[in-house]
Amino acid sequence: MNLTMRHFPAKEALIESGASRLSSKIVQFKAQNARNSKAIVKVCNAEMGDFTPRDAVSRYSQSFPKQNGMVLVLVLWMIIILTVLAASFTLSSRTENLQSRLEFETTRARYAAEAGLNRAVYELRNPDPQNRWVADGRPYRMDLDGIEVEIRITDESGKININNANVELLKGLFASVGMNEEDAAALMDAMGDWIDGDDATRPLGAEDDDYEAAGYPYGAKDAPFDTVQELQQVMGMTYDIYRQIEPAITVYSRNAGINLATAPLEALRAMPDISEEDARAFIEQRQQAEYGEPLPVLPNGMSAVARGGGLAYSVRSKATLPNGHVAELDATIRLGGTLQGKPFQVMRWRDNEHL
Ligand SMILES: [Ca+2]
Repeated sequence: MNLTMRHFPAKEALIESGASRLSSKIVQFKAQNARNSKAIVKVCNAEMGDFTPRDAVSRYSQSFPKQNGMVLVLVLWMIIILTVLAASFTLSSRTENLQSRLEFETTRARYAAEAGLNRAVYELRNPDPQNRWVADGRPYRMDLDGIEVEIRITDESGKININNANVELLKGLFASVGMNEEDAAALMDAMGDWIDGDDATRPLGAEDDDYEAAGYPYGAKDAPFDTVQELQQVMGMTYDIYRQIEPAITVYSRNAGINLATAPLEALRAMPDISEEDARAFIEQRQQAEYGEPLPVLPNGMSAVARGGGLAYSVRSKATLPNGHVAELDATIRLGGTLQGKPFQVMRWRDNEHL
């Protein structure tokens, strides 16, 4: 019985032995668990260095200190500055574009007007008198690649020659622009002194001494006018008067009177007993008269004999682009070939004088 009991331990002993082994396993498991935890930490440290969540918070605070919206203000200022720069570049580019466009349009209009002058010369030399353009100031029009060109030609023989015009015509000319008789008489005497070769002053005129006394840096020319602009240098002539009579005067006519077949309004109304209405009505009838038909008669009984025959002409050519851009030239020319092979000679040239 005892032997059997030795070979087969008691129940309590078995329980004690099992508990002991279990306790030992638990201790081993805890130890293993602790080693595993340390190993994981070592692996993490190896991959991330010593960086910990606390470090992350610390580094964020260092990188982005308390800025109170400064970044936003800086960004806004930069946006404003860049916007202003971009706007100024755009404006500058737009202005340059407009300038080049304007220059291009001006050049186009200018050369179209010049084409009008060449057309006028061609038409004045037309051998067919029925189709030849009439140099009495009537408008002729042509279309040049969409540009409308209006051409008016005036034979200089229809204008008042300031070198040899008769006194009545000059008086009427100055009166037609509102000049009183006394001023007109003084101006006519001064014109006479300007042209004549002597130094004897006319009653109301002006010779060298008078110009000097009045402070002019020059004296009387003592020679005929070479250009109509020269008239502005004569004592007593004002720019306002000159501008008004300028369409009526010339230095290229050989007559003391005017050719009624081509005379402009400003010259016709200078004639004695001819009002502005008379002159306008006469011009209208003159333009309606066909080639070969008799020309109209003025209220004073005077009438034109024949058209044409002139050598010097004033041509006014005005070009209008489809966009409304306008260029005009006003040239006085003499027909006849030049040494350079041109069919006419330019004696006076003005651009955009009347615009
Ligand atoms: Ca003189």
